Amino acid sequence: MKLYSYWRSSAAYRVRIALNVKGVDYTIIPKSFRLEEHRAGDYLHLNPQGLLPALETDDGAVLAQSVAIIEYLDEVYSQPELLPKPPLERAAVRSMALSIACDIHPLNNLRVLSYLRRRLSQSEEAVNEWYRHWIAEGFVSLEALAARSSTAKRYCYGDSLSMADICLAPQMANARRFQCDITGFPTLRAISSHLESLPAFVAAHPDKQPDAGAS
Ligand SMILES: N[C@@H](CCC(=O)N[C@@H](CS)C(=O)NCC(=O)O)C(=O)O
Repeated sequence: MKLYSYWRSSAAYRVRIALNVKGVDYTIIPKSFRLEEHRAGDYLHLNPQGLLPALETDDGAVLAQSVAIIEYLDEVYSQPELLPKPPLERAAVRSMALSIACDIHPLNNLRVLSYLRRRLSQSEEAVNEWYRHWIAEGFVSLEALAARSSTAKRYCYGDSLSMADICLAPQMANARRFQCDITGFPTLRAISSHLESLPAFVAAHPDKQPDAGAS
């Protein structure tokens, strides 16, 4: 498989974790944000949304949207399962994952930050304040959910890895990168530090990517 990725893309980071967890062989095709490669040429043809990541299967099918890609991988490679089978548990995991993927991440995406800076003439300080605000707001509710549903503070739901964890680790990395105050989220911090020790997460880390350091 081929993963169109950018080292700092947290949505690509999610998919890298899922591919590693499932033990799938894949090649990273880096796309540069600075060069706007995600919005141009061949890549735009593959993924008309012009966002990263996209996964190209060995049959040449192209999938976009990290959560859809992770669910696809979970259906094709059944172990370890990233969504529990019982419908209520499955919905609970999806709900935690989507609270990140739909309610935090899109507000802090590059194109949103660029719009604030360029179109709305906001200062770097205001943009950082925006970024931290939406992480804090999302993490307050996620902390409450995780405190209830994590049994050993190693994973978001119960005591096994799920799609919620795959979404949490990259979002926590972003929170640290933008110096958000995360002291009020002890459960999320404990879970993240456990996740960060797992080989699949270590290998997916932005600093370990072939394009690490590229702008
Ligand atoms: N909902 C999409 C979001 C994809 C997305 O926004 N990717 C970001 C990187 S994390 C991106 O390509 N941003 C480019 C831009 O904002 O111009 C997913 O989960 O895959």
